[in-house]
Amino acid sequence: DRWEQVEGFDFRDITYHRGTDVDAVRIAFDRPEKRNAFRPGTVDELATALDHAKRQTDIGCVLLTGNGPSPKDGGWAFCSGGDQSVRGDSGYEYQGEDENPDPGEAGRLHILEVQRAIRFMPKPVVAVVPGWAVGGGHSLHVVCDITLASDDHAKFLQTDPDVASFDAGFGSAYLAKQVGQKKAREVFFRGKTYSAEEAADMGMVNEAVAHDDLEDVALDWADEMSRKSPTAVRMLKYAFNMADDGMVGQQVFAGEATRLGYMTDEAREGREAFLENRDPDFDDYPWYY
Ligand code: 1HA
Repeated sequence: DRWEQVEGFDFRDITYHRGTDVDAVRIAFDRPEKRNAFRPGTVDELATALDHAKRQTDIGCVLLTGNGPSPKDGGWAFCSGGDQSVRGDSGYEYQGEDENPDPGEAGRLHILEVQRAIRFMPKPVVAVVPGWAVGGGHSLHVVCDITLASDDHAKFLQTDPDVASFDAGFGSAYLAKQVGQKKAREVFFRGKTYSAEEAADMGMVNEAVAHDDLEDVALDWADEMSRKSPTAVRMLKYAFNMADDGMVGQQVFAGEATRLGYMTDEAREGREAFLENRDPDFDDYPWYY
């Protein structure tokens, strides 16, 4: 009752809701019988929902989670990464209806584009982890701004090197920024399973929450965040990102700085002078110090 479905989408592998009393959206993997593994279509749906969420100017927070429990065995999952049953020899098999699929599209899992959509999302993205976060699903929680996890069912596990996959970007190198080099290397090289509490002690989970309270706590946090100044939160998120994101991080931050500049009278004078075919007069605008 605190969520209503977002109209206009016909998703197969995810669900997409917006809050009725909180300015947040909830995007959830919806393959609980597969521990919410993603196939190419899942990832494309996720990208569509994230892009829509980005454009909602009244939405201040995105919750990313996994529906459950599994009807098969009652197990909970956030996401277990790439669906190994549709993995081909050079990537992931085409899952669409087209008999002659675009060869440029076939076999690709655009999960790294989804990671970038989360990273560049101009509002906080919260991973709400009710169960397993594994492989590429673990990397997704790592790239989110905040992680809340079920104290009862959440489990964190990196299987990438077991299935000969490797997230050599945010999933590993950025994890090391969160938990330190030794711990991050342990996560990947040992493939040990960590509880929500262990993950919180390590610094990759913000809080371990009783399972039954997880969604309510996530909504409370989303409510707090979405009541803040949108500009301040956006500038802060991109400031946090910038040091690790190189020139792209600077570019994203700079885009927001330019937007702020454009909103000033000083910028208006520059535009008006050009349009009126005269020299700009910036005398009213001091060299602030
Ligand atoms: O890292 C990347 C990438 C990096 C860079 C660029 C692209 C990337 C793309 C993908 C990935 C990856 O995600 S690689 C890592 C892929 N994931 C895994 O290796 C995890 C495989 N799953 C498990 O280790 C376990 O299933 C589990 C720890 C998540 C849960 O164990 P549990 O609770 O004992 O349940 P289990 O019985 O194993 O699973 C329940 C059902 O879900 C099983 O199906 P069933 O026998 O009932 O028919 C199981 O096969 C299915 N399932 C679980 N995970 C996956 C899966 N089916 C397909 N793919 C899965 N990932």
